[in-house]
Amino acid sequence: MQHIPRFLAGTSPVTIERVETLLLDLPTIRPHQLSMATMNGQTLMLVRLRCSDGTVGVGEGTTIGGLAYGEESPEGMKLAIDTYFAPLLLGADASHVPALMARLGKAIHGNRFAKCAVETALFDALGQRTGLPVSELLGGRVRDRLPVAWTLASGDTAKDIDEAERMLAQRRHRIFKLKIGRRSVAQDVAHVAAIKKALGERGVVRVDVNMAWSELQARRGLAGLVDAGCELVEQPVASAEALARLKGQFQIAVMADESLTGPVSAFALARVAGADVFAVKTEQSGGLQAAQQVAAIADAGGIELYGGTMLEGAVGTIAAAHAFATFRNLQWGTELFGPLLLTEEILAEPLRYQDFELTVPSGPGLGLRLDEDRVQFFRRDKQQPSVFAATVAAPAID
Ligand code: MUC
Ligand code: MG
Repeated sequence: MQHIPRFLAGTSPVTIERVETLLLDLPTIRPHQLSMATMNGQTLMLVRLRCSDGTVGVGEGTTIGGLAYGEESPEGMKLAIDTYFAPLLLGADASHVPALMARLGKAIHGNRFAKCAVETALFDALGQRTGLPVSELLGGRVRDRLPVAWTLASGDTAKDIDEAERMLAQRRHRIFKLKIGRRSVAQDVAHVAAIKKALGERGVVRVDVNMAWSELQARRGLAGLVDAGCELVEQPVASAEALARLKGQFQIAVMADESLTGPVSAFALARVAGADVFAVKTEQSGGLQAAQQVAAIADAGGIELYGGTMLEGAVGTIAAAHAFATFRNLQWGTELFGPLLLTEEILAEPLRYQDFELTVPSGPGLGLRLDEDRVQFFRRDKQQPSVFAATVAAPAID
């Protein structure tokens, strides 16, 4: 007979006993300028789930510039988890993650970022329970290290060149993503050309317009970017239809980011061959498994893959790293540099970025340990953490 571990098959399931959410405010190493916001700091929403076997799983929800980028904010995620997720989580079986996420999905519309944080915490706890890394729980990793791009977004061409030179000298990054879309198309193209000229063959240059261009501007922009030596443009326009029309018109890869909000949008885009590359983001996809589904759709549609970031801190970054480590194809590497944009470490042991790559931890769960003193120090509300403890069994959702 097939052996099923007791915690999965037994009569007394491991249940969730406590849900804790907290907001951490951490400064960035410099102002980070995107077309829609300038970030001077990052807010991480951490969720911790304590289970009846003593395991504690952690997950993270992060956005860019509060509500400037998407519909969820760290504060909103905390509120949603405290108010709507926690009552459904408390007392629930912690070990059947897809089943529990499906139940949450039925009861809670949208809230993809918050769902990703909760799913991450569930997988982290399950990994500790089983001794397996999250990547193995997700089906098994095909790589242990991920190439990591760096985003140049100081707003100043000379500063960006200096920063890129430092990254090359430290062998930390050799792929550079430039944030453009704030200035005129001509100014942006000149900025990109100057950086590519300074780096030459030592550095790869890509750009992210974050939807700032009209289709007409994009046609001019893409032509200029090709001449500047830029190899990829990320989400130059807002509409998925315009993105599809731009694809293939110029000798530059067109990547979808904001147009991808999970498997349904990925399928719609893949059906019309609407992008050369998908920037898969775990939070934007609605979770680690949803990100894997987006990747599978890309593979099926002959679309190449890139592991994107919402500038998550260490927890969200490593959760994404576990998911991306399972992707069969990852032709364009990743941009999992979020923790490096922050001045403060919240882990007991820092992540390993070396030789242009991030090592995916191999310990149980996420393979991370938070430095609790530092977590408490950076907590926005030091007096009153939101903690919900199980007093009764979870209500039936069906
Ligand atoms: C985005 O739009 O891709 C990724 C890197 C960065 O600086 O911002 C993010 C968001
Ligand atoms: Mg982007």
